[in-house]
Amino acid sequence: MKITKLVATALCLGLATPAFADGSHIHSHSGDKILRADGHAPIGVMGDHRHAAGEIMFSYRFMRMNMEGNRIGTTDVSPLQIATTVPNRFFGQPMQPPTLRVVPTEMTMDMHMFGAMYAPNNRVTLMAMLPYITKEMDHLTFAGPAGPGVLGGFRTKSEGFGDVKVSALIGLWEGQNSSVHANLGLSLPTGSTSETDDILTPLNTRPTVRLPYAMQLGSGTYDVLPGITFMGRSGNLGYGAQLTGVFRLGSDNGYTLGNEVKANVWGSVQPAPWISLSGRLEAITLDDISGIDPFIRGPVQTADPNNYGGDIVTAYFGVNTIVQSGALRGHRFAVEFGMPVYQDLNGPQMKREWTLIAGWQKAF
Ligand SMILES: [Cu+2]
Repeated sequence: MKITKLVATALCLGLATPAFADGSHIHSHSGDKILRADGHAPIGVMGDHRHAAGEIMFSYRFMRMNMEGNRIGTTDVSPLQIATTVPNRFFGQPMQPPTLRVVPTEMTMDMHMFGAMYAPNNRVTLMAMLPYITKEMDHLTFAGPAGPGVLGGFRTKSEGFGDVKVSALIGLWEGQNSSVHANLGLSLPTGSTSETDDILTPLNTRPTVRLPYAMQLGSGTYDVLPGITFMGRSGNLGYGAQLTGVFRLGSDNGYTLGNEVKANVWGSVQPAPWISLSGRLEAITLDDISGIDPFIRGPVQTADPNNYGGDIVTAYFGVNTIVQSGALRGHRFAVEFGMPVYQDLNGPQMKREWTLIAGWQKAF
């Protein structure tokens, strides 16, 4: 909560200073200026740039995150280890074995993110984002209450719109070739938290149940999204940093997802105005879930609210491009690929393997 206060203070200070009339560093996408690929951060960074007064921007991003295998803390664990040694928190309830017997082995999450930005003035840019999410999780089911026997595998799937995010990017400081803005956002609980699917139980039945937290599409809560973003440039080198948070308000279905703090730093080199190459490091610290949904239960790690959150550092490599002439002048196309370099997970929990982000942006 300290960070929330800090950002709120920064915001108040920022709002108390006069607006910047010239908007010298605010990216103008129109006119006959040279269009710079490094005018935007790597495509995986949200709310990185503001716009000049009156500009509108539309964007589309496709993101795929792939997870595979499991770990507890920083130690990898096999499905057999999980199914024979990790206690089931629901043991004692009807038909609940003493250890976990269903183990997730692989997960993919696809997100189609539609975005719009509008700058009512040079100081403030408004932004809205709507995600469409598809999640798939593969599992192994071990037979009966104990032992190494595998009964079979199954896949669960959930799909739909996620949480809508609205935010304001508020200029705090402008330098010759650098700027700082505050990100002040709110996530609305538009995504479903009651998705269901069929599972295979250790007793060889196939009931339809409410899917675990990881497979739900929304947080269920209003989430405050504070942040602060720095962007700078020196010749054809670009750099930036962003600190953002997700702070959940209230609870839904008896639980609240963990709060999150995320730090990003990146650098880029632009060999020609139409293309820039970037490297980025992202560090996330995420709390586990507090409370519990009484409809989410089973001998599987994802049904336990304690098996969420952790510390994850991911390294990304990216390419930004912007078309310089012709019918597509001003259209931006970008891609970024990331792999974790460190993950300490409250677990057993599935490990991240890789993330791919591709996007299109166009300002008018
Ligand atoms: Cu924009």
